[in-house]
Amino acid sequence: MVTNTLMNYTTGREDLQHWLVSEDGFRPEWLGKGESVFSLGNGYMGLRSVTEEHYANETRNLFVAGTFNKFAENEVTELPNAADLLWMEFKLDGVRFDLTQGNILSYRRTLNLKEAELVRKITWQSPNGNVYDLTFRRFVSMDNLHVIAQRVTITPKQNSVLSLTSGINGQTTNSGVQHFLEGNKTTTESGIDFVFHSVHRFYRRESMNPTSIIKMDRRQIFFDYSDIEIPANEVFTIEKYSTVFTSRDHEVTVDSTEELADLALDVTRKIESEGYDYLLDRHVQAWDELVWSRTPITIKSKDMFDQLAIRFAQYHLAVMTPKHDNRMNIGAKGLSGEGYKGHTFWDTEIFILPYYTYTNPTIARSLLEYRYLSLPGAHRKAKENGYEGAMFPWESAWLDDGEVTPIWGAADIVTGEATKIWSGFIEQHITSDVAFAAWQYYHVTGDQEFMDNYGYELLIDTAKFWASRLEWNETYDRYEINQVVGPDEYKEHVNNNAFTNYTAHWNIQKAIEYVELLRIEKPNLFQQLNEKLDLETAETRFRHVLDLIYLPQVREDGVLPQDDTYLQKQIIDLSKYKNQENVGSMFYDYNLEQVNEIQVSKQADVMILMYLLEDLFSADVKRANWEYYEPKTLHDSSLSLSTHSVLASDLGNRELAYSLFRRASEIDLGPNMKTSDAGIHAASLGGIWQAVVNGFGGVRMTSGNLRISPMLPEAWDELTFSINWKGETLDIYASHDKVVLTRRAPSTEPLTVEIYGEKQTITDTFTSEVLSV
Ligand code: IFM
Repeated sequence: MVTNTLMNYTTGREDLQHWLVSEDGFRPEWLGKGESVFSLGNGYMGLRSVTEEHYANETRNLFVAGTFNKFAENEVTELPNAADLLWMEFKLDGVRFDLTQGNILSYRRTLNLKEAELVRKITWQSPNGNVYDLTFRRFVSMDNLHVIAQRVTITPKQNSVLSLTSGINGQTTNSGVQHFLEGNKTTTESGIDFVFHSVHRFYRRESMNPTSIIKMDRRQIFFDYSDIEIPANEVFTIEKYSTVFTSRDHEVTVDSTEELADLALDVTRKIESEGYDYLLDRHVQAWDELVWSRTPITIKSKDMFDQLAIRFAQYHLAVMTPKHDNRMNIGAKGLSGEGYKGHTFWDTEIFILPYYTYTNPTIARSLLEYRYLSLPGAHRKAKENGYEGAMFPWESAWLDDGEVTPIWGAADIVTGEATKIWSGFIEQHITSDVAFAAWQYYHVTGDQEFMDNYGYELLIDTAKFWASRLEWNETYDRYEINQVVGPDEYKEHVNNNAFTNYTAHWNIQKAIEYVELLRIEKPNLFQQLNEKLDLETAETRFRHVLDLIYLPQVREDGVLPQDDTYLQKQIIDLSKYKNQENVGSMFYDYNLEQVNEIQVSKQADVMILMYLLEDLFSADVKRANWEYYEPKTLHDSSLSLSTHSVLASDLGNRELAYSLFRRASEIDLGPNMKTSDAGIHAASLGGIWQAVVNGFGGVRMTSGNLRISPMLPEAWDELTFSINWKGETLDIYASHDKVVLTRRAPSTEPLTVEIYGEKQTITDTFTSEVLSV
């Protein structure tokens, strides 16, 4: 691990204690970390936190959710890197402001999570000996999703002359791929118009009046301001207000790009007149309403990094989630980097969605509606593969795209050739993951309207896929699912991956229950869905296959085989890779084909099955599988540690759960300065919330019922959080000896909750002693 870190987690004081993440130094080779972990956004757009001035190793990214484009037929669709609006270059007394030159006398860059504002404060000594204080502030408004605001102040210690260049740079690319046509900023294939505006505002004494000239270059428009004379110790302030609109914006109804540009210009003028402080106030208020007052989590502990870590996770989840538009979903790197091209994976349903389901159902529903709306793509994928029903793509972008996983990946260390990515072809559990998430959402929220309009259909259509996907094995008289990749992507082309078979079986079982329920309780809806999905025929098939689906069985020693061959593969000493500093180190010694033949896992596979379908497995079985698989799991995927933390909590091993939670928290926030270069790890952040609430908080929905059995790690004194349960808010307080559950709005309808194994009926508040699980 890179131990010589720049990160500082203890700069917050008083009201801002445990709200600030700081970087205490500037190192050009570590730019990627700050760009990702300090990234700003509002779900509509995400802005990588590059500096105003350019550096050689930077990655300047602005992404607008859902604006996918495909550069050429043989390329995959990706979120295009929009224009650079942050760009500003300064010349101070004739010398370019550049932190790699001269001396940095003081430096701190801080992300204030509460206010979602990034502040960089520097005292810089130019190579000519002159000294300047500079402060750079910016935010991406949560109040008006189209707005980016910047404020820069410069205070020279001597009489100085400043010149600056600032404008809009459309030369940005995705690693060399230019997604926009020259002239109008329209994406080359998807035809989305982008409109960018920036306006500058100066605060200075009359005598500091700049001369300005507007300039245009290829894909650039900017102002050169010069001859700004600043007396010693006087403050010169420049503010830059930028707006981003696209023809995909839901709420904007215009007929032409020109009209969109006019509308955007009006908004830009308005925000410029309102000013930075006013806009910031509104933005802070929006953050408070949307996130901090709505979903507070308090951890009292000896090491307050943990409090910061959960807030950091909530911050980024809000930054990356396109809550404004159900035609969009969350990318595996959020909107913070080019990694995974903005595509949506099972990361949303299994790792992120529970956060929203339990705390902000409206957002959870919008994300599930995205899957419903993308049924045409899922049908297309099924058809192309010779199946029926909805076969969701492993990676997803536009609603009707179907599969968008790239086909070729990293170089094979043995052959030197590109490795084929099989996930898009055969990692199929995504389909039952979507079904599971819809079912979980329904039972936690009680949102019957969702079920009627989307949920039943999703669950039945996905089951139709599985029923058609099964393969009959003559020898064993059973249905199998062969040639797949399970969650453990280090095992390709396996037969009967336990996770895939069990969740497919579960999916079909739920579909049978729902068809039956619809027939009896909702005949009109049954009729409607029957016309769409041919329920009668589907049900016959479901009932026929259900008990014939092969479910790998737990062995005598308690171990559930991950697939047909895993347990027969070679066992090698993995300690070198278990103790690795950076993930994926095994690929310096073996290629994927060789890894396939070794008992080694990338991430939770059997273990995540035992988390999702927990009722099917006893505590002893879970323990036996933990003991078998965890030592063989490298946690090379960021999705792995948090799942293991929740399971360690379930198994009553609080200290192990805590150390895994810490490791998960440190994937982005920790001292390793290279882990986040391609963007922050979206699923891991959702997983951190689950480790806290589902793990230490012991919250679980099983068979439609609520269970809460908190079990805090030694390092924590108290944990408080709130969840939504069937439309009401429950506040939960837990310490080492007491749990208090309060219904925020007491109701005459008693609420039943299982607390430490006992069913309790609660009217307003319930207090329990902590029991060991
Ligand atoms: O979805 C994950 C997968 O499980 C492991 N590789 C990275 C993907 C995106 O996060």
